[in-house]
Amino acid sequence: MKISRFFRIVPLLLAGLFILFYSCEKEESTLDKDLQLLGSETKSNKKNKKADVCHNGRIINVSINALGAHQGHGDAIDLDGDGYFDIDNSCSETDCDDDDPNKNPGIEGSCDGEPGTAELLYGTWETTEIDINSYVGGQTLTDYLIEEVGLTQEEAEEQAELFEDSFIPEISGSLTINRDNTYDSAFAGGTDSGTWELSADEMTLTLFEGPDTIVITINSISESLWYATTSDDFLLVLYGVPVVPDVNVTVIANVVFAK
Ligand SMILES: [Ca+2]
Ligand SMILES: [Ca+2]
Repeated sequence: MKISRFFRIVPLLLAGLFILFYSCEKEESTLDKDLQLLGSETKSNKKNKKADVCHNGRIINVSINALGAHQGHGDAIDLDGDGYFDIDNSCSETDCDDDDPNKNPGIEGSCDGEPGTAELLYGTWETTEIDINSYVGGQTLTDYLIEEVGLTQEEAEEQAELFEDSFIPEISGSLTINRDNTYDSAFAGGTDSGTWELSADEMTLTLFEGPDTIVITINSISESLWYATTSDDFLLVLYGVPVVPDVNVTVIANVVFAK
């Protein structure tokens, strides 16, 4: 992945050494594209004052004025237009809430009183805490700068902190997840928009902006707080020359969003 506007390449003056970190390619994620599109049918149904009825195993669209008669002889109806009928029937599973198209057996978690991850993601999130850590292999960047570059503990800590802190403004701001599978972000590093996908296990959100992708792990999410992690690798360059063999610096950002 390219980190795009989440992480911008940052030059770092390091104790007389000029170190540049370049984004390097990683394999693209292959994520489930199954996502829910909600609500549009409902609106048109209400406007036209018609609703679907499951009549002898067949779906018919009738005026809402005729619903009472159909219900009278045991037909199931779909008043919220989500494709799920209100009582036990042969056309669909039973709708748990026929007044709300966002609640039915097809939307995971929507019928047990707990909103699903996608439902929780919708809306505008503001970053409230950002913690950046960087690693070279199994070492922290600080340890690497001490052991491999020869800086003192104090110098290494200072430079690693400068490097890590440089990412914070880039990912401070807001991220809006829209129901039509688009997103808008407004970070200090720039505004952005594109599309999003949620993995089948609902633990990974991927943002697509043209050819760029940003993969965000959803550690936990509630109505008001979202704990997210994103990371990217950069190639270490010393004196303007890539270190040979390649040295990858992995930057991991733990972000708390609030809504
Ligand atoms: Ca329904
Ligand atoms: Ca429903």
